[in-house]
Amino acid sequence: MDTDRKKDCFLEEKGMGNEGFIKIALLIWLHFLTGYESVNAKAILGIPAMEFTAKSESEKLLDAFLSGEIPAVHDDAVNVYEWLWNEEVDSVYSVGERVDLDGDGENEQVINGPYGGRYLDARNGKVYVLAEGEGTAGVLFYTNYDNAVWIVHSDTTHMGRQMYWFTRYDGDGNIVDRFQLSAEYWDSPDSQYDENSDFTYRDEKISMEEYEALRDEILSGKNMTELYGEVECTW
Ligand SMILES: [Ca+2]
Ligand SMILES: [Ca+2]
Repeated sequence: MDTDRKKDCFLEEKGMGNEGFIKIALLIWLHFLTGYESVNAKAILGIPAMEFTAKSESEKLLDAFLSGEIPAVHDDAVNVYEWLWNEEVDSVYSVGERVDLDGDGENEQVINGPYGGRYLDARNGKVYVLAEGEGTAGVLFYTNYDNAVWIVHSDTTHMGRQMYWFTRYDGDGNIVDRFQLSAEYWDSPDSQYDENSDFTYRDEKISMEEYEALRDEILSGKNMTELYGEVECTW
């Protein structure tokens, strides 16, 4: 091995070749440019994780929930209760990804579990359950559509219907927009899905062609088998 190659290898091992310095300079520049409280170097440039600044308040609250220090609050008016994370008791749940589900620039916490699990939002010093899977008639997932993240509840494994309810939240837990997209064919012989089914989008009747185009566009990239497990979907 000649001297230059040895030098290159040494720099590679240390991760500090010219490329490394350029990446770090770029990260510092990105940090000032974006004003992000935390820049995850690994996510951006594929170099070892480097936390440049402290975690945001909401990240700390989510961490506190996951370590069992604080509860998550269900704050829907009908069903107010608190849920303390406990891996033994809540063995059906597991920690999922952190992703911005309400468009406020901060990540929410996905908890994987039955019927799509639960989504947690940290705000105003507390952790709230933003959404949860409600059963086979309300399976939870989210999708990116029209430059926003939509939280979806779906009912597609029963006879006679394919139902989707889409909800978009703001950073305060308020609903910004909500709509239904569905096909219903309860009354047809053998619950047959066809062009005579009732297709609805935002309370308007639409055609089967329009329904399928919207469904495919809004749910583009979603793996329905992954969402519903082994249950056969009706489409
Ligand atoms: Ca967010
Ligand atoms: Ca939030």
